[in-house]
Amino acid sequence: MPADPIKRGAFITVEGGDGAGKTTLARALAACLVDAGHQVRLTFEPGGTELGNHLRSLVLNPDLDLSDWEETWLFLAARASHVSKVIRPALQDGEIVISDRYADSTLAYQGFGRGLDLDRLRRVNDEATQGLMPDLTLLLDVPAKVGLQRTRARTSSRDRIGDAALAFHEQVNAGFRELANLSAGRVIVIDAARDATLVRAAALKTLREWLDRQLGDSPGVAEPGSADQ
Ligand code: T5A
Repeated sequence: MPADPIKRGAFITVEGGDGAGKTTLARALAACLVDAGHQVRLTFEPGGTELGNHLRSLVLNPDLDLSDWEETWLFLAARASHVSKVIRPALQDGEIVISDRYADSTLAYQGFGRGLDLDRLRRVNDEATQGLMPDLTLLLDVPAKVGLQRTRARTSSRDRIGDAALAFHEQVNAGFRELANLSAGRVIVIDAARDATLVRAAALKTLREWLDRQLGDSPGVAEPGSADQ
């Protein structure tokens, strides 16, 4: 079981650049875990609480002029609310929490992307999360151009960060890969340029192996759709 003494569940995050397929994968993983009998809390950032949802619409508003640190504090305020109101209570109830983005996104986007000081970002992240780090992070790696094509094919609506230049998104992706190298025990990189079915299969294999190690006799992870068979 995870080391944090107040925690009984497991905390999994799905990370990656814009359009990497995080939401698609997080939903699929949650469904497979539920089918296998786990209690699952699927959540996301920025958002997941009433305050987080308000802050999401502010921080992504393309008409709002924010400095890089103003942007950062909004993400952190949303995260603090998310941790204290959703993630910690669910973990204390023994649930498996799957969060679509979390603290690594701030290091990748505001650190590697915007160029803010990484050590300072780590400190403020730590304050916002009260030191809560994921037990497992699945990092979806896809070329920035492909990810942006996917999001832009889906919607024409603009957002402050998604609309940034390709070079920014490439720096973010390089940042995610560097973070994965620094936290190789926690972060597993998944090639997300493939068909969504293959991405899901690779992620499920990783998750099964990880759960076997962490939770021993837990119900594991069901094959997609097996509950209907
Ligand atoms: N942000 C966030 C920060 O700067 N700092 C922070 O601390 C945090 C928390 C909003 C923005 O905020 C920034 C990062 C973001 O710019 P978001 O809402 O998670 O965060 O934004 P996006 O990453 O842009 O979310 P998307 O929903 O657009 O992308 P996903 O979740 O990665 O992708 P998904 O699953 O929605 O898929 C996008 C499209 O691609 C298809 C899907 O069907 C969908 O149409 N798709 C695939 N197509 C082909 N092959 C695959 N393998 C596919 N997987 C999915």
